[in-house]
Amino acid sequence: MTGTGVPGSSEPPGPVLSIVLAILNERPSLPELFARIERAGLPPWEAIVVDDGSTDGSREYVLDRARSDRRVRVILHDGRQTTLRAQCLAIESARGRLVAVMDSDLQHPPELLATMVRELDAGARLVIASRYVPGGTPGHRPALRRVISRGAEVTSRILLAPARTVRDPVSGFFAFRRSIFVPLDRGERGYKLLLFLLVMARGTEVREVPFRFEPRTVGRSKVTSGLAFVRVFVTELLLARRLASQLARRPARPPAPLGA
Ligand SMILES: Nc1nc2c(ncn2[C@@H]2O[C@H](COP(=O)(O)OP(=O)(O)OP(=O)(O)O)[C@@H](O)[C@H]2O)c(=O)[nH]1
Ligand SMILES: [Mg+2]
Repeated sequence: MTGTGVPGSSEPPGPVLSIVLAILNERPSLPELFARIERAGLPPWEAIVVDDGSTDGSREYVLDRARSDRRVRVILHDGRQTTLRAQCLAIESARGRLVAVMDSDLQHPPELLATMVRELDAGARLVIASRYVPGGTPGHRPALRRVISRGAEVTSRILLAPARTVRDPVSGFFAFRRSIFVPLDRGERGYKLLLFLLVMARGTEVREVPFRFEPRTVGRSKVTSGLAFVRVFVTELLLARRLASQLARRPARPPAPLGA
């Protein structure tokens, strides 16, 4: 596996993998998160952190980390812009040919990134860490969270055809080749970027790998529930549908070479 360093120069190779980390008040998780990424056996990587005004020391921690580790870059934003917007901002500045999106609260095991990279190198355009393929599990969730999660899955399948093709269309942990990414409008908000990636990956190989969704043991949940969640979620599903019809009008993409 090679990076993107300039041949003949002393510049270190550029990253192969860009890891996108949306952060909102996750200070207790961050040292372990970075330590586990470091040990995960990954090709050259960069981490792009988007902090939306954390007040628990997360912001200071990642800025400090970025000062001592050039692989870490931080995008600062004041005020919650939703994970969809935060993650898109990071992806727009990603330099790796592969991109992984994961939560920063240790519910997504960084060790799985190596498997996801292997699947992408073996031909997949999009790899989903899935709670619902054999070997995966959603772990223990309170009844209300189970209902919300189930409702989101079912609604996605009803409203969005590509969501019917996979077992876990609303996972927050996935990786893809950057070449399939289509920038979204700056104003779009939501929680489930994977729905858009499923649309962007249309007609290409999408794989799921099992993972155990760990219970949150530190920090506090940011999950928005109730009507506010439903409104944003349904709106983003409709945006994903609109993207699907826009892309359907574009000429089919020739299959990209494996390195792309
Ligand atoms: N930058 C940014 N990060 C966010 C925002 N909302 C949540 N996050 C982060 O995104 C990841 C997932 O957050 P959520 O999907 O809201 O869920 P959660 O807080 O992990 O909730 P639990 O599953 O109950 O732990 C976590 O790393 C959060 O810190 C946001 O508006 N902006
Ligand atoms: Mg979480």
